[in-house]
Amino acid sequence: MVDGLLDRLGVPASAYTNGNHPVHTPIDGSVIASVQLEPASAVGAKIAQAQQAFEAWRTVPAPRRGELVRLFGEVLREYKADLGELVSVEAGKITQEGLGEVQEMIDICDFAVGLSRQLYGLTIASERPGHHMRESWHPLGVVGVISAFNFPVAVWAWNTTLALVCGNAVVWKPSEKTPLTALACQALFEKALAKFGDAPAGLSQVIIGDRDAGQALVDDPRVPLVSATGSTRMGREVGPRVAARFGRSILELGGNNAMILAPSADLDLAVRAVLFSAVGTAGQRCTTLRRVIVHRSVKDEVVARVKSAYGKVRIGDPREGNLIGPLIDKASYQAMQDALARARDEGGQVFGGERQLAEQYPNAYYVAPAIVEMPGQTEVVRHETFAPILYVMAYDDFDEALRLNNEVPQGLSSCIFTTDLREAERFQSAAGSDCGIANVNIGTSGAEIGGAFGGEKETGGGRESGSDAWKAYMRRQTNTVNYSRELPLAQGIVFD
Ligand code: UN1
Repeated sequence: MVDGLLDRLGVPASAYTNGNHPVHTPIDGSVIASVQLEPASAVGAKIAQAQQAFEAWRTVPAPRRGELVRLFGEVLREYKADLGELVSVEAGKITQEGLGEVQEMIDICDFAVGLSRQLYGLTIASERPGHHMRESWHPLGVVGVISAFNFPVAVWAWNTTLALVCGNAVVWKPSEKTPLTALACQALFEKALAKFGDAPAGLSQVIIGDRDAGQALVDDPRVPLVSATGSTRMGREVGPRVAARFGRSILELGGNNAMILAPSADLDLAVRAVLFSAVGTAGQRCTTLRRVIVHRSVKDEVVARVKSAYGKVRIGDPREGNLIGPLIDKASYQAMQDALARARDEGGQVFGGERQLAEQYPNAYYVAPAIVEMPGQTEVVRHETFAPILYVMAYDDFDEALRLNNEVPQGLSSCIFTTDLREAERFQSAAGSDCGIANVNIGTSGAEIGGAFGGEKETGGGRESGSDAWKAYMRRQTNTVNYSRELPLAQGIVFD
């Protein structure tokens, strides 16, 4: 299923045959390749090489570093269809979303290229005569990237393109569930390196390994920044370990994203947004819509319309024009069924959620998306289940809706559908949504790369991608220069 694809993408057959770790496609559950997991002991050597590459790369002018990323963006444009298809095969995304993910990589390349000429610092007024102050942004070192199966290529690209223009080297530990797309990214990046000519060896490397390998990356003091995307459980381990050695981390963890659906909302738009946000990527985005907080006066209509849309949505092989592909694996299916059982126990009324196509694909896990009407925000609703389950709760007044939006442990994405300007503004105000993303008349998922991406509370607080997220990939230095013939002290201190 993947040999021709991997070959076109430049991955040598030796990298995905005869390994000790089978790679399954969620499309039918079959084994499509086997990769060799590297032991944790192999990680140190890669970091050492990356460290060496960093020491050369940090003095290359940033716009020249941007040229490497520009070339990478060109390579990605050329291989978009193949890489997108590989994402579909390995992560189960429908064709449109596989392509969209590669487009997200291309977009961040463009952003990073521009950024390579805009790593601006401030000039600061000195209180002393004949002095000037400024702030310089310097490369940081080796950046460790840990990514999840659900965005197997874009999240790496957000981190790596910024890290590279900022003058850093990268060591990447992808999910064990998606090693092939990682190998393909590495092969494509090498094409860009070849065109570029003189980049230091080992500038961006991938570790195909398990948890222990990830831990070796997390614990290595030569890695000043670890950017980790995945579950809150993973972040709870990574964050403190990195902090214990005074490293920095960018954590992008679980979400429990809500939509407030107000009585004035354009319901046609809202229902379409619910559909894409809740069932896109089979409910396996960190930005997936998991809760709808709907005004009681429109609740029945909304639920009826969403159910009708859910009933029509085509489920099946993600490469064949369906809208919902498979869940990543059996454990994920089991977690979904467990959550639905709990929801029933907690008073929920479940619609959908059953396994589909089990006869055709006994080893793959396709599901009908579920809508669950809940009597309130019970325990199961406060928990992120990485599957297409949408909890619906009614509200009567706007304060209550806002409270429900915020009363979960996670804080990634949120949105409101309303045509009432006051509600929209309150939702985005200091006393409104407590999430990193708060949209008006747009669903919770599918953010553009130009904004900073990430969220608060158990989402981990990190920001990746656009805006000034690049600053996390650099070290800040305050410079004061005396160009006078005196030595005045700050705070007017006299010390003769
Ligand atoms: C993720 O699920 O980890 O906003 C990232 C979105 C995508 C990124 C999701 N641009 O849905």
